Amino acid sequence: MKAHDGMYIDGAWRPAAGTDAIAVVNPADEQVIGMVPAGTAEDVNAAVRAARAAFPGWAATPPAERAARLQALHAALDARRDEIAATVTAELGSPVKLAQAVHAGLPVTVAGTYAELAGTYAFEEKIGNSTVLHEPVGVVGAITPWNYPLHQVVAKVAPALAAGCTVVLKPAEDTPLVAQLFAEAVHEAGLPAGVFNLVTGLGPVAGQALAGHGDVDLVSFTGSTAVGRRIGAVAGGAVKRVALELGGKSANVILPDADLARAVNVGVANVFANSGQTCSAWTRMLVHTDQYEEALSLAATAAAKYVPGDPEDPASRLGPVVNAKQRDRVRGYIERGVEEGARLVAGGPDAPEGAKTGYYVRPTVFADVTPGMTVAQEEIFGPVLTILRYEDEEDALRIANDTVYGLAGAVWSADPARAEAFARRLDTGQVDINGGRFNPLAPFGGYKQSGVGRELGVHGLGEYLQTKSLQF
Ligand code: TXE
Repeated sequence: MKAHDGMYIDGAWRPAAGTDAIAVVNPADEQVIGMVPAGTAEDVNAAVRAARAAFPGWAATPPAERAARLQALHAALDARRDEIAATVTAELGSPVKLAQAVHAGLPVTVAGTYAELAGTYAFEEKIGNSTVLHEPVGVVGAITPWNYPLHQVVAKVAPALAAGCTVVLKPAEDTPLVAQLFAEAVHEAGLPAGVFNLVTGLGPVAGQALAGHGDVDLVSFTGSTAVGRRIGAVAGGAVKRVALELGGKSANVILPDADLARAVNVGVANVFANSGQTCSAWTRMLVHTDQYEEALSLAATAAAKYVPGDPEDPASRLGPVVNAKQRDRVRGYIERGVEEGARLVAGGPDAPEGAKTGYYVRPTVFADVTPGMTVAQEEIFGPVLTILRYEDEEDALRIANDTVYGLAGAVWSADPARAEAFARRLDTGQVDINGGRFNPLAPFGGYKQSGVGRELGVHGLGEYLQTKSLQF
């Protein structure tokens, strides 16, 4: 895999301040596929300086011109779809089909929406005798995770640039190569030097330096709740803006009149996609007690189609998880589920048959899960589905909302009005009704401990703006 040995700062690839490097590992075969520099506070300082210097010019650039640059960025990403997909397959272990459709396709789509919004958004409006200006917040520090490595980057950088902010990105250490590809696309798109900067490195070193930097005006973070909490505290102490997209434990509520087979099949696919490494995954399936056994058998049949396999093989639907730590963590949760009395109807904590190398986990389905169990409360971030039973709709609602998280969810019913009424009572930022359809303009983000702020569409753009009113 192609890897740059420098940082993209102030419009060019520049040598890192230190000599430490990070090995990027293919999780399917545990081979090193590239080395990237491990950034230090010195690299972060240089990147923030460049972003600060570029800010006044970019903020003052007319929205139509910013839109044109974003249009060029969209085109540059679109032209790299194959390379993006191959890179994500190699560094994340995503099956090739998913890599093409989602890991490459989604960020291209989202970049396109912001190219458009940059040109059409009302950065100025009249309210009575006032003119209200929506101005860019300033220098943005973006810290992203590895699970949807390019999407997470684009979902922060594109709206920030559309708003007129400048950015320093610290991508996840597991998946820095696709972030480097993104920097190449920025360069080709002709964005002014310093508007976008990339510092690769470890979370506690480069990430922490960026999150705590005194000259960063807004930190946008997606990742674990533990790190998000810390970043929120630091940002709050410095009275700086912060957006946090954290974990989830979303419910998939199948009401008794729903098409059970469809709801279960889509639900299983939703949890096993990307090896379960999706913050919005519907990891708790809620089924009426009378349909419980039927749902288990449907889920076990659906799960059997997810045979862990080489992500390069187009027939593979389930790749490995991202790294050894994550594999051990997920297997630990499966063991915990068994200890706490949940019943395995598919999978288990042991290694999949024949998998000698690679960070593979067996696709796992738990029955007899009760709401208080660890596997029903904590984010596992692996291919693990829990199936819970409910007695009636009120019981289903209580179980669905009985979590510290509130990121996403699903409701199924033959009566869309009934499903909608239920969805309105869920304490969560997004709900798919009867499977839903992805909308790249709909806001995405969490209630409760799933986070602060929204991504995508105008709501995502709004995170990077501050308002000023002029009274006449
Ligand atoms: O996350 P981290 P990890 C959840 C999921 C997963 C768990 C652990 O449950 O099992 O988190 O994953 C940077 N200051 N999610 O350990 O460490 C880090 O370099 C500043 C949910 O990989 O939070 C990376 O860029 N930055 C999630 C980013 O934070 C720091 C996606 C995320 O890594 C830092 C990923 C620090 N002190 C994991 N420490 C989602 N919401 O989608 C780390 N980082």
